[in-house]
Amino acid sequence: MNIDIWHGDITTLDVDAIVNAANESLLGGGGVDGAIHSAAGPGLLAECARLPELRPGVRCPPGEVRATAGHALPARHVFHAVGPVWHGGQRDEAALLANCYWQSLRLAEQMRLESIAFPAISCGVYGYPMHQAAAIAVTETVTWQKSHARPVRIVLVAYNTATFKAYQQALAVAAQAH
Ligand code: AR6
Repeated sequence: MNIDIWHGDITTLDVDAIVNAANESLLGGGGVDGAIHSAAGPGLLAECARLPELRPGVRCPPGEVRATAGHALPARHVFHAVGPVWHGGQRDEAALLANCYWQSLRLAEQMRLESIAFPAISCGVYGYPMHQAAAIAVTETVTWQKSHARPVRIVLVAYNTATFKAYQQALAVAAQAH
């Protein structure tokens, strides 16, 4: 299915695009967002700040994605996706998280990219339960690969062992279902 699980730091990957788990301001933060901004250098923050605000402090609402260059990163582009904050599952969190993956893949297709790497969006500070998020990441990426003729290499990046195992399990479930 051309979906890989990789254990490590997403900022080191030489791919066409890495996805950032950003917040609505797109002005940086902790976690993978902080790691991406420090590895990319100040040009990334400057480019993010130039993106239009939809309303004060909001450059990208949850479920949507904005693209910038990769600056000092090995990756050519950064796709800033804003995942949902987990509130227990009754506030459309699953659909918003699925949109982060789907919109990123659409953007990759529009930009004719060949490889894209995702962190576990929303699974850190935003508190999304890892196994549920892994099922969504795998469902969206597998569905994308099956419904699009043009191949894209998708890497699901696990920063820790628990995330790696959750992706392995979700991919095994998806393989059984097909
Ligand atoms: N490479 C890959 N994955 C990483 C890395 C890395 N270098 N560093 C952390 N992770 P989080 P969120 C994993 O909290 O939950 C920021 O402040 C981490 O283990 O980065 O979407 C933003 O500005 C976890 O599995 O993102 C927002 O305010 C996953 O990345 C907020 O956090 C996501 O954890 C977004 O929260």
